[in-house]
Amino acid sequence: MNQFRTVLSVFTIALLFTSCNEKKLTEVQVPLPEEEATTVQMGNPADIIANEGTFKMMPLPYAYDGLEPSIDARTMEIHYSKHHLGYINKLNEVIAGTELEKLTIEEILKSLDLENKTLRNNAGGYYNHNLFWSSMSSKGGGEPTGSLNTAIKKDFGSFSDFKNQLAEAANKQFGSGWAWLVTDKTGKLTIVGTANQDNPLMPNIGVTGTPILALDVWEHAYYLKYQNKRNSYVDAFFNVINWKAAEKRYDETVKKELPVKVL
Ligand code: MN3
Repeated sequence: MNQFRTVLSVFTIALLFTSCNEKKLTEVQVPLPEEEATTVQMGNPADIIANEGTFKMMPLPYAYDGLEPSIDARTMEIHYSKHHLGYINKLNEVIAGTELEKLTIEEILKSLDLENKTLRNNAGGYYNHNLFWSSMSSKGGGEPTGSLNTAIKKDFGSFSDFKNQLAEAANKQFGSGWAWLVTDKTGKLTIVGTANQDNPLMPNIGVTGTPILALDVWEHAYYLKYQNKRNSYVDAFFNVINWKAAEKRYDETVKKELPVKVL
């Protein structure tokens, strides 16, 4: 009898194992998560309006995902609708009711008292980001043409040398800041870096020139996609540079700054 029980127990255990295995096989057929659960809803840059004040949001010349894959849509959305909006609102707040309301942003920067930290950070933040948005295009990249191409070759030797110098300035900027391509009054180009939201128009910050291109190297400009790899972000920036806009700025600056010849 005992022998019979043992045989029955072994048979039951074996049956249990088999049914467990069968059950496991059916458990694998779990429905996949719906696709829309992973889709991030993007806002529209045109919906971002600054608070009442002198300065308005410059319309973004492309959609948030217009610079993909070089600059990701989520970074662009946060950068424009949160960081940039913050700078413009604080700038409007700090100049409200003062003489500064009558000035252009360039005039505010050129006459800036560096000790006025709120104005320095937010007027800089407003101007710098406007130039940064304008420095890029969904059809950007490649190399410049016309007068800017000629000037780059004259002042840096080649486009490749220029690229290396701008990348080096961007990568070596310690902490938050910017890398710039600037021109002087004669049309001579140089590359400079500034910390925080400073820029070359501000007096007595150690660099001078009129900005032609701006590259934001704050972590908020790249961290979501590139994490600590700032150099990969800097390389990607070259794929979206709006050279047509840069050349236009260069021509207008040099034309305006050079003395008019009287015949
Ligand atoms: Mn920024």
